[in-house]
Amino acid sequence: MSPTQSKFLTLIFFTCLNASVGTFAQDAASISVSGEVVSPLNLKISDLKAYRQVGHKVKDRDNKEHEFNGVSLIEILEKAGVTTGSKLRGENLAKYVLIKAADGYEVIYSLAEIDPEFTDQVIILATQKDGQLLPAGEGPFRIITPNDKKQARWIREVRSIKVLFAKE
Ligand SMILES: Nc1nc2c(c(=O)[nH]1)N[C@H]1C(S)=C(S)[C@@H](COP(=O)(O)O)O[C@H]1N2
Ligand SMILES: [Mo]
Repeated sequence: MSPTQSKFLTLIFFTCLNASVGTFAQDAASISVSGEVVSPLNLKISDLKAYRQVGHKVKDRDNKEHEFNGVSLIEILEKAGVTTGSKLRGENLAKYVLIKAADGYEVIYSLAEIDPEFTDQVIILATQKDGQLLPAGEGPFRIITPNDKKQARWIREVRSIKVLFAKE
């Protein structure tokens, strides 16, 4: 084997290694769903395959259209047993969802902002952008809220989703 060939093979080897370690890291990451839920969840990307897949084409802060794919936040809350749909009335309207990221960033949504009986907007827990897994620093999970004119609640690197009660 010539030195050029062996350099080439080494390059291929490390490229493949890097890709598989990257995929492994993506699948090791998980998000927790806890708080005012019947069944707390701990979800990895592979677990989301059992959920209905949703997508949105939206402009990101780079002012370009991107297609985000993932699952709807409401479906995750429903699987965890949150008071959505017909149960979202009375004091349950004082519940909200606190979403935390790896960098400590936190945002909230009230349950009524997420529930399809209150809004047509589908908030996505995205795992893909333009057909690729979300890159480090953005994923593996990111919230996309199409109707928010500012992207400030489009929280990147989501680690946990907690349902809380604001009632006094
Ligand atoms: N985890 C995390 N997500 C975040 C932020 C942050 O600091 N940390 N900033 C928010 C704000 S203020 C904006 S405007 C958008 C910007 O996202 P972008 O710069 O990646 O397009 O991300 C939002 N999501
Ligand atoms: Mo921002």
